[in-house]
Amino acid sequence: MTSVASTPNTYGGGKILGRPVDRVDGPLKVRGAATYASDVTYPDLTHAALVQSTIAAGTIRRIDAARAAAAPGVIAVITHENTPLLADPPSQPFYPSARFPLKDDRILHHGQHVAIVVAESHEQAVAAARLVTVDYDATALVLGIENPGAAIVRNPWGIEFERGDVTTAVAAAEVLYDQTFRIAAETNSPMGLFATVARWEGDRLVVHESTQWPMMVRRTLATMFGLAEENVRVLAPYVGGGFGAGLRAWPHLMLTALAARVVGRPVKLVLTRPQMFNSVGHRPQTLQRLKLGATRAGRLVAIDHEGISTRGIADDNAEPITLATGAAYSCPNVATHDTQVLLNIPAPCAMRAPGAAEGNFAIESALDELSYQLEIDPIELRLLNYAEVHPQSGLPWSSKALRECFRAGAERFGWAKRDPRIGSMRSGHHLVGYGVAGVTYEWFSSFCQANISIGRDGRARVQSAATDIGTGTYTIAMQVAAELLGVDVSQVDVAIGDSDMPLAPQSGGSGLAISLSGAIENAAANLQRKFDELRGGRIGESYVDILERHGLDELSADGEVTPHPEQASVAPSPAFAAQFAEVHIDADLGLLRVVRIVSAIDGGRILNEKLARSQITGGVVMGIGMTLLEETLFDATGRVANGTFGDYLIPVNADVPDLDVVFVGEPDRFNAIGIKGVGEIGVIGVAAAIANAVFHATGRRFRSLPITIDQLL
Ligand code: MCN
Ligand code: MOS
Repeated sequence: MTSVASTPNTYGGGKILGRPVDRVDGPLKVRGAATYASDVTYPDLTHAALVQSTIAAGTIRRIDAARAAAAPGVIAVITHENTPLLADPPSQPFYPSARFPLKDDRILHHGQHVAIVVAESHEQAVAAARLVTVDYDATALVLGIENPGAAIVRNPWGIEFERGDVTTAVAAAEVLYDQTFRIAAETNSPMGLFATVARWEGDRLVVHESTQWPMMVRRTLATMFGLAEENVRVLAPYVGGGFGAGLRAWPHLMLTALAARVVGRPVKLVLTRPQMFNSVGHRPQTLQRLKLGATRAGRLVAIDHEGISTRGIADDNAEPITLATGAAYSCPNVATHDTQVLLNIPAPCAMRAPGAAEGNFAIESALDELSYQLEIDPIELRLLNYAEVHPQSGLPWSSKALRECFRAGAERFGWAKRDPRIGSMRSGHHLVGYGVAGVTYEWFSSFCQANISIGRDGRARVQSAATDIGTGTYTIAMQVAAELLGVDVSQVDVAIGDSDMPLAPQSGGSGLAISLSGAIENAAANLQRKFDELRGGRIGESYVDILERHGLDELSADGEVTPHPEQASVAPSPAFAAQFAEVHIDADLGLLRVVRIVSAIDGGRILNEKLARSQITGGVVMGIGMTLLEETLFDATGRVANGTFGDYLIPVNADVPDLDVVFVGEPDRFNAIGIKGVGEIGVIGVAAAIANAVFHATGRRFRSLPITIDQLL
């Protein structure tokens, strides 16, 4: 179902890059031989369980741990009354950090950890945790995104901006659009339960962690425990998914590391599924007000986009809803506004395409509404407003094939068969709807390092502190190194997921593939240079020959990359997509089926066609969840009311239709290999494409997600 239409590689004629190589870690995972944090064990391992607050706001009046401490097998019960105090974690924009939950007697959300119990066995820890009794002084809790009593933070992380004069342009516009969009909170829900195993070796702390970012965990723990960063080692060779939840150092990690120090033995904590709902983040609930001004001919003259999202009290996460708004379309007057509403809820976090997925739903739904009002084909309307250059800087894009995304996607989808009249298409007694959305996604890359060595056995070894959270990092690192060193993929070993290795950024912001590939490219070039020096002009010598002649066991080189150096002439390009949805709606029952989704993606050079396709289809599945099923509900007490997989609906096989993916475009000019990120983009346009298809089928416009059957009836 997938075709790759990109230009030939600049490296090695494309022998290895782009090829659909199977995941190298696949057999290990299938055999159960990949060691996730929850699989790690030590001979003297102890087990921990958490005690969580049953109120959402107030203080602890009294906490009684005596019965728990006396229970069989219990080694320690740590509460705010007996905890050693830790320093505050570091925090910076886009890298929020969680609060140490035992800092004082304050309760800020339901489910806040109030104690950690350590015992000889898991069962003993869980049983003893139930014996801890807590009396609270509850205060009025603040819930609800529209609660006028809630404190707010304006323009977090400085993402508000204005170009042109929006107020004047809106007032003068021939056509004005003004609507509100609402999206429910959602929970990331990786399959792997997050786990921490912490062990102290004297003053050195070793942590096995479910994380997307070992270096961030290392920095957080080093700061909190007052250690040099080199004295913290974070291991995450395999991670059972994260979808953004693994981008923060969560309270349970801090408590487990602390507990290991208190008991002087290794401690393991594995979160329960309900704890995955209240302890490791969620996509915040959002509200958006969007005004568009346009000419009758369909040219956008003004965009005024306000994003409001929920945030925990004393937390510093922020959802960048309007981040992509200024660059998506050519429009002279754009203003964005961002507000965070502080509530007694567990800290939200990034969830696949944070902010972008929500913002896109509003903009792409609005364009669809305009297309009907102005009687312009939805694709045509988008092309009328195509941003040929970066709308803010006026610089040419480093690559942009969004037009080709629309063309190729429309062709595969059969957009030409669409009858634009609402409710005009039928299949049996089902109403049929076609919808489309455009996507501009500003993926994010960072400084990265890698090391490559080649030994006498002829094997190349790549090392970096990066993670593979199911994305395929092991495999693409192997491919990039093999391509650049001119060896077969079977000759390359990749070791990642260890903070003692060369520094790597997060698997996040769809930026690891580009960051790590750049570092590997640089390391490979440095290594080749070393071999060239030793080769001394001889022809036809292999790496092994050279090592043997010089009596060396191996040769190794470091490499690093800053993927987005300042460049005055080109705007680093986002990834682009056009996504198409067909829905069938039972005219009597309101039952909605997504029948197929076509995603045409410009991800620059695709490193591995099989893995990249899997990234897109995974994203689309999450998009279907966001649109039709997922909703994290907080009840009146601030408790997550549906925090189990029985109650929280995510798409299952029967909800997922035929997913077609096509890659278009060419290698991006901004980096040598030409990659753009694809890890998140698949999710982004799905909600608008489906909602637009629902409108086409029924004439009913949904500006609130999820769209559930009761609303469709
Ligand atoms: N890739 C490619 N060609 C490119 C770019 C990427 O073939 N031009 C493929 C590679 O296999 C690469 C993968 O796509 O490993 C993702 O690359 P990239 O877009 O750089 O994204 P990251 O490596 O930074 O991964 C994080 C991204 C994000 S932000 C979320 S959220 C997410 C996602 O990836 N969470 C995931 N995909 C996920 N997939 C799984 N299975 N589990 C998660 O938790
Ligand atoms: Mo992705 S939400 O940036 O891990």
